[in-house]
Amino acid sequence: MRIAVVGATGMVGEVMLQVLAERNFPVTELIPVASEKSVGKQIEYKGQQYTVVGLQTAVDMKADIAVFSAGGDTSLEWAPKFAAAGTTVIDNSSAWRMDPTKKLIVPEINATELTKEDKIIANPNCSTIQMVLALAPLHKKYNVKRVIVSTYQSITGTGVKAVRQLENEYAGVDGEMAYKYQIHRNAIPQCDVFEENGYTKEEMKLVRETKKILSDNTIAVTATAVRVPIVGGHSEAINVEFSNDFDLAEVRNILENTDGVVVQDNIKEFEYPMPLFAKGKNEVFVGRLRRDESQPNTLNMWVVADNLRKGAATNTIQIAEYLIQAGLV
Ligand code: 11C
Repeated sequence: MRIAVVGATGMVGEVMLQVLAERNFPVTELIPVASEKSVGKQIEYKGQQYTVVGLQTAVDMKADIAVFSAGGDTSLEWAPKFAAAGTTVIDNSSAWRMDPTKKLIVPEINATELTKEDKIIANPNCSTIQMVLALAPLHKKYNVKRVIVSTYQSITGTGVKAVRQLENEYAGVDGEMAYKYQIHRNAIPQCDVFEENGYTKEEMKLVRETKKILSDNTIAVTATAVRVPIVGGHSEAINVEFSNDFDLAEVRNILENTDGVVVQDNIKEFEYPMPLFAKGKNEVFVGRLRRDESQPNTLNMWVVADNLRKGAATNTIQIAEYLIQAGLV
């Protein structure tokens, strides 16, 4: 496969390159792509140096697949140009996710929806991916009615500027701010911008994308997304009400047998998911499974994943792997 990595010098782009190498993705030609200011830079892949090229050069190279993590505006402008040149684009930004003509894919859940005609494929938001991976098998069995989710999101979701802000605040030095407020020793109840309804865009991604991925507009979702001074992954407290009653041991069993999910739930040994352990891993970790005793048919769980991996790079590369395996590229 000739693969272009658009946004190769960014945080997610770097992890994409790592994931491609780790999974021995069948790369015959790697095309690292970035904005004009990074053109000519060298990046390393499997011990070899590659020169970063610009977007138009990459379009003209007609790669088989382009994985994008370069922001919504770049995707809106350039994904159609790559697609017109015959390249299948898998886009990690929010640009195409809710476009009814584009598919929003978590491979373990809905990759089989993909066809050869899908030339721009959307990768969901990080906080949505980890939540739906845990919800999907439970939805099949018990039918999800309503989800209340509170997130504790890693600063790496904001990007390198936020990581620098936290490092500067640790060190007690002034520097550029990614957030309006100090993040060190703080929790900021705002991820992304506010929408008209008073929710943040991140909160509404959890609402809208969940319905689309699970192909069920009846699922009610309400979210509060909070930025915390953490690297390594996003954590989510998820309260889920089902139409049907469940058996807790069966819930555990279903999750233990779900591809991409690891159950870490042994309170006697103080075992539960944490970003400290999820960092650098491709799985979604689920724990603190317990019945909500305040109302029937309702489960509480705690779900953690590395937002740069399963929340972004890994999911994107898994989509690419599916395209190859299904003969769609
Ligand atoms: C965050 N979820 O952690 C975001 C980062 O829509 O792809 C990714 C933003 C997006 O703030």
